[in-house]
Amino acid sequence: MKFDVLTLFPEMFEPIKESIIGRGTQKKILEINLINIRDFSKDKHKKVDDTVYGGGAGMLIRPDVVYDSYKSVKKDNSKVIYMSPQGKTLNQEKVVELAKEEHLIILCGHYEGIDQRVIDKISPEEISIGDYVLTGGELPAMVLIDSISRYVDGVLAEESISEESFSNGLLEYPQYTRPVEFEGVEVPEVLQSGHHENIRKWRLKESLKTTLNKRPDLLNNINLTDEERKILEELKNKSESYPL
Ligand code: 4FL
Repeated sequence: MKFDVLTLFPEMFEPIKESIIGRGTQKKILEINLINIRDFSKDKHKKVDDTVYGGGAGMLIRPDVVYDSYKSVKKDNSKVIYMSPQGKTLNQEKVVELAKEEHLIILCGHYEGIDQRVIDKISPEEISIGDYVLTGGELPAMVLIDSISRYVDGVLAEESISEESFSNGLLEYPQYTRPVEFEGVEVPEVLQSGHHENIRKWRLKESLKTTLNKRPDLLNNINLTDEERKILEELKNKSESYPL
């Protein structure tokens, strides 16, 4: 998977070169290419922004510099994304969908924004990472790259993906390591038993409990198995953990 990031602040992307993503780039499974939009300024002072027609505070990034930076990386198979508070909020389903792409171009806005004509011209998919305003699209772009990279074949061990939160639409069950007793609290007996089927059932029930308690909204958007639906009904009836 290749990412081309169009940004005025390529230095902000240093952190993403570390750790797991860094290993992916070393293994040549991932490539993160940073394009400085300023390099496409034709101005002798490398200016990329200007005042807003119609008046008002702040500056906008000019459409021509953004378009030229875009054209420098655009290919036939490119999927183009604009990190924007106006986009749909990123979720795991979108992450998995985007992980299937070969080439992502990610446009990061800054200052007050970008001239609308170039947004309309390249018609990117707009993606938000949540309902809050940031100083720019760089942190959202890093969130997107990190979340997608985990799903690219060879970046992570297969099991760490299939067992994590959201892989079945549910939150994760609690996990324990040594010591077997900590501050008077012992690791649940079933997990020490080595009985695989009982462990599987216990973990599923705990996942459902946690999801019901902390993020009941997640249960509305997933297809539960018969087993999951049965356990969930029991949990709701007993209301041993479900407030209300
Ligand atoms: C982008 C916020 C995506 C949340 C300012 C410029 C943003 C953002 N998700 N804020 N871009």
